[in-house]
Order: sequence, then C-alpha cells, then structure tokens
Amino acid sequence: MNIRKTFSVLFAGAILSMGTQSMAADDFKLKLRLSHVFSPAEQLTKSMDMVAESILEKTGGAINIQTFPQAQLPAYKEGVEQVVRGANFISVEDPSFIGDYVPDFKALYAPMLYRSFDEYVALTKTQLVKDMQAKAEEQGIKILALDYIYGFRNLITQKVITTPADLKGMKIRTPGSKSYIDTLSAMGAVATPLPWGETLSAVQQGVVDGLEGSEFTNIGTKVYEGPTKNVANTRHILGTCGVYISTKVWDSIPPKYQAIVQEEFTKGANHMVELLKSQHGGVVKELESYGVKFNEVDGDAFRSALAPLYGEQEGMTPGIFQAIFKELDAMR
Ligand code: X3X
Repeated sequence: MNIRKTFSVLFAGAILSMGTQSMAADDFKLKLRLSHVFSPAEQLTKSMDMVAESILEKTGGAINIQTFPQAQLPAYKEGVEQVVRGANFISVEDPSFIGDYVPDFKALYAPMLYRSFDEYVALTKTQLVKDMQAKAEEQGIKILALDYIYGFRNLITQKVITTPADLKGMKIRTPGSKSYIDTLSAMGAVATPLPWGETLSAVQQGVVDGLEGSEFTNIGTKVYEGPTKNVANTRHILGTCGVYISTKVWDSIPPKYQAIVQEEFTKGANHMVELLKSQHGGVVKELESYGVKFNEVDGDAFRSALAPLYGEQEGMTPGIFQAIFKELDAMR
C-alpha cells in the first residue's frame, strides 16, 4: 500500500475512533448511588444533593448520582467496602475508614492535629496527601474529595468535663472506626462504638453517658433536645468526610464527564467549608438558646493523654507523623 493510502487509512481510523469515543461519551449513561450517615438538616446532606444535581445537569443527564442519607444504604466501613468491590457506589465517610486500606489516612485523621479548617484543607493539597491518595487508588479507591468538613468534634455529656480524669468510667459513643475508639479511650473514656442511627436513643436510655460530635451535628440532629446539654471544647478530632468511588468505575467514565464530576465535588467542599466557618458562631448561640452550655478544658492534659497516638501503627509510612507535623509547622 503506498504511503498516501496508508496515511489516509490511518487518518480515517483516527477520526473514526475519536468519533466513536465522542459517540461513546454521548451515549454514556451511569447511575451511581451515594451513601452517607448524615441527617436531612445537616449541611453535608444538602451539599451532596446540590453536587449530584449539578453533575446531572452539566453532564446532560449522563451521570445520575442518587443520594441516600442516614445510612439507608451500606455506610461507614461497609460503604467503603462497596467501593472497593467496584460497585456503582459513592461512599462519603471520614478518612479513618480509608485507614483500613491505607493506614496513613489514620495519621491524617489523628486527634488534635489541626487548629482550623483551613490548615486541614491546605494539608490535603500537599504532595504528602496526594501520595496517600495514590496509594488509595492502588487499593481501588479513587478519592474525589477529603474536605467535606462538618466541624471540630467535642464531648457532649450531662456531666461537665474538663480533664481526662473526669471521663473515667464514662461510656462515650463513637463511630465504629479504630481511630475514634483509640482517641476516646486515650482521653479517659470507655469508647462505645455505635452507628449514628442508634446514638440518640442510647443517650436517652442511659446506655451511654454521652457522645462526641460537632456543633453542626448537635444542631442538625437535635442532640440538644436530649439530656446531654454540656459541651466540653476538646476539639479532639476535626470531623471531615471524603468522597470515594471505585477506580474501576471511575476509569469507565469518559474524561469529559470525569472533569465535571471532579470539579463539582471540589466546588461543593469549598462551599461547605466557607459556609460552616461563617455559620459556627451563630450555631453556638442557637445551641446556647436551647440550654446547651459550653466549657473550655485542660487542653494540655488532653494533649498529653493523646500523645501516644502519634506512634506509627502497622502499615503506616515511617515518619508519617513527622511529615504531617512538618507541613503544619510550615503553615503556622
Ligand atoms: O464517617 C462519617 C462521620 O465521621 C460519621 O460521624 P458520626 O457517626 O458521628 O455521624 C456524624 C453525624 O453528624 C451524622 O448525622
């Protein structure tokens, strides 16, 4: 075949494949189920609904994300397992649940690391965290966001707590990941893991003596209506959620739609961070109007009680905590 003919055949093939790809993109349809544990009144729920709606519109209906709040679908550890299994599923959970696959995320979600939302957001943009995300992809988990921040988690109890000794023998509800159990145990409590859906009844019935959560959780789920009216400002964990999808599913999405999905989840997190930063003062005042009382705590006592948790756990990258501290020190 002469050169001219070879070229024209190759050129035609290229056009056809581009056309096929774009035709494939135009014919592409994907329905995804998005699962989280938050309640309808909480901002994370509203943000997920807004992002899903925007993606549906901007992809011309190609990517249809149906959102399921309040653990209607598998959530927590089981939600992340759906992602790892390659289901058409998006899990929205805190990074400690990714720690089961990439232990370095347990370091990222360690207690008393961050002084502000902004510090954590800046850390998620560093090469250190990008490298962690690459490790998650090796495990089949594509991370679309890490900063759906819902506030610093504080102790919420009937008894006023100011030191770790005050927590002795107190059963404090936590989510089921080891990060929370280790944190509340180190703080002096009897960590009692329960799904959120069982938490308020457990408090009402005295099964637990209290819980820990952010002011946004407190007001959004009406914790304040129960007996736990005291909030001790431990700020022991920065509550934040990531957005996780199977790498297999992600790779099946045409690049032009991937770009829209990524951009909308990024925009959604940025919006939620700025909104909650602006709302926190008003939420505290509203909770106080419902009889909630806030108190400061012996921060040094809690920090020294939690210090052992900065020891590297099995599977963590050697020096991971020093690397995180270095990044945070550079910001301060
Ligand atoms: O995995 C996502 C969160 O870390 C779950 O925290 P949890 O179970 O204390 O729920 C927070 C509430 O705001 C849910 O309504």
